[in-house]
Amino acid sequence: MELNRRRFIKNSALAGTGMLGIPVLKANSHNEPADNAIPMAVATWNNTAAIQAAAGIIHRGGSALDAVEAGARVPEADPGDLSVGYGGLPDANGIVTLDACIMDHLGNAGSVTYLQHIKHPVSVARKVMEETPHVMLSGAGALTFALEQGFKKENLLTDESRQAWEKWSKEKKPFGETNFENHDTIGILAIDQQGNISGACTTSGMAYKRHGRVGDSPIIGAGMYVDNEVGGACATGVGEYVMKTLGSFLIVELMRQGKSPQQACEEAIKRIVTRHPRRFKDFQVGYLAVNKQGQTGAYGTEKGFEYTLLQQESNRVHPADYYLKD
Ligand code: SD4
Repeated sequence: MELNRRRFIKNSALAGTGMLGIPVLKANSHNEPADNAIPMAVATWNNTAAIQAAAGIIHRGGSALDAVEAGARVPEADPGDLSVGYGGLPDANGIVTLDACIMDHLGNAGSVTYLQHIKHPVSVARKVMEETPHVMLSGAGALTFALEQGFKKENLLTDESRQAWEKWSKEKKPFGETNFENHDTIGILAIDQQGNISGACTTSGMAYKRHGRVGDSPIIGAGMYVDNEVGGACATGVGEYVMKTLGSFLIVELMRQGKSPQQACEEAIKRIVTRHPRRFKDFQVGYLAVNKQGQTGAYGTEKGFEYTLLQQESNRVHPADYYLKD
């Protein structure tokens, strides 16, 4: 680890003098990076602005925990992101309910589920972690706690999201477990200059979900998990399948057993596929992982999953490999 840190410091100095050649990612199919790849940050989907916010913190020597929170707050505040925070698509009853979690390198974790009216659930999750003896607060209790902590009550349903919901209501589409309209949940993992890892995940959940439904994103070990000895993982897509296999925890444990992040993501997707051989073609689940060396892996059930990776000076979106080919 110290070696990686020294390499980072050396590379930072080179970058400062314009001598560092970028990008540094190797062009193999799994994007296995160079071994001097920390600090780093990686997020599900096209989240370059979020990763930029995280990068600003870790490159200044800040903590991975601050970085993942700052990163997650970017789409939470963005009304154009229909899957997260403010502007997130509502549930079947037209109500925006948010799920989020956060976990640090010491194994501390916080989470909120079914939270309404608060734009930054990831920050409430962090307060749960730091200010209470609990891990998870839900619904009205989570809202009361957020208000006590000084968060502002806001209307999170934008005109755009309300109109989309009205259209959906008129079409009277049945409740579906699958929903391809709504796949931008951010899971974000970062390793700081000290080599410590943290992760966060935040979402408005599946669009038009049944009122009261909670997905995988706030469940520690399902939507996100980090272990400072091993690495971290996060998930996006239809949370029910992630929860039933505790995907992020599974990936971290597979890495602990020696699998690369890519191999671990692939095995976790195969676990879902083999359990649901007739159904997996109808939904997307995407996993993203990083080990403590800063090597990343990503894999989806089907085409379309992508992730944003910052290593050294490069902040880029990469397509993930996937299971369902033809
Ligand atoms: C959920 N996993 O609530 C979330 C949805 C998601 O990108 O990831 N959308 O099931």
